Amino acid sequence: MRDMTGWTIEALHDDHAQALRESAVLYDSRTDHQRLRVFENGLFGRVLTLDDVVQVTERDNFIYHEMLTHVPILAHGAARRVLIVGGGDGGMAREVLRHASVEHVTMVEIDAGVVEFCKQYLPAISAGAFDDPRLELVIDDGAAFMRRDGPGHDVIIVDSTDPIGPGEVLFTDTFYGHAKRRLNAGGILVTQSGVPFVQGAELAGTMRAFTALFADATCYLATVPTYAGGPMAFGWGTDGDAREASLDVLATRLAKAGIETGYYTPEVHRAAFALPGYVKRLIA
Ligand code: AG3
Repeated sequence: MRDMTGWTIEALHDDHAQALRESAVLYDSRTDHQRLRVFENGLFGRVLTLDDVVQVTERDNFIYHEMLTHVPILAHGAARRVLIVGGGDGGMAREVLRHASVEHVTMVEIDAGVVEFCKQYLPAISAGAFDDPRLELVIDDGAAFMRRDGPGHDVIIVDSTDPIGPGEVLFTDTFYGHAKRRLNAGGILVTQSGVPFVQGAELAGTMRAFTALFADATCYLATVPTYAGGPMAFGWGTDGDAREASLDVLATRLAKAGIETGYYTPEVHRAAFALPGYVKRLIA
């Protein structure tokens, strides 16, 4: 058997794990909320783990961040106010702020430590987003923030960890209900809903809540190499008809936004909502 010293083993699931070689450990500490590590890997570049679960890597984060931002923003077509719950590494803010039409982004992150360490050790992830005057960073519990009244949002993006530890409250019916209340008319809620092949219950739970709350409740998929076990699911909930945005409309909006993407294309956008049988059954 291969010697696995110098590898990090992510054990998020009972019967399946992924291993990444650590060519250098840059940071290993505890914030007020969780264990935070940053290490270097030959294939993925710098890797951030929280409580030993991979959150973001330099090389593949574009897939996740583009799909949770450009899909709802371009489907909406006139999003001016966007709320990000979580997202402490700044990657989600980076992609949202590439839309010049977005006027204001509120980012509510529970862990100030994550923001500080990512600015220092993973600057390529936020790529200047924290300095954009349109970004308002709020250090607070996302669930508590959502319970309060406040201005509405056109798109709400839940960029959470998995439902263990501090992220757990972001997977409850109560939280989704409050999120819906904070959406403007035609607004869209999207969520990180885990890898359904290995975390089916997570998606099923979110979809049960979304179906009760929204006229259009479904999920869409993208494969992110370091979120192991198959494609990841993103929850989608809206009372509007943004899912019907055609290929032509999406292409026009993307061209108008003038954004260069590494994963997102209008074709991928539309196709991402095509669900295989095992996922359909989980969300039915
Ligand atoms: N947050 C989502 C991490 C989920 C990893 N879990 C998993 N493999 N099921 C990423 C934060 C990036 N901004």
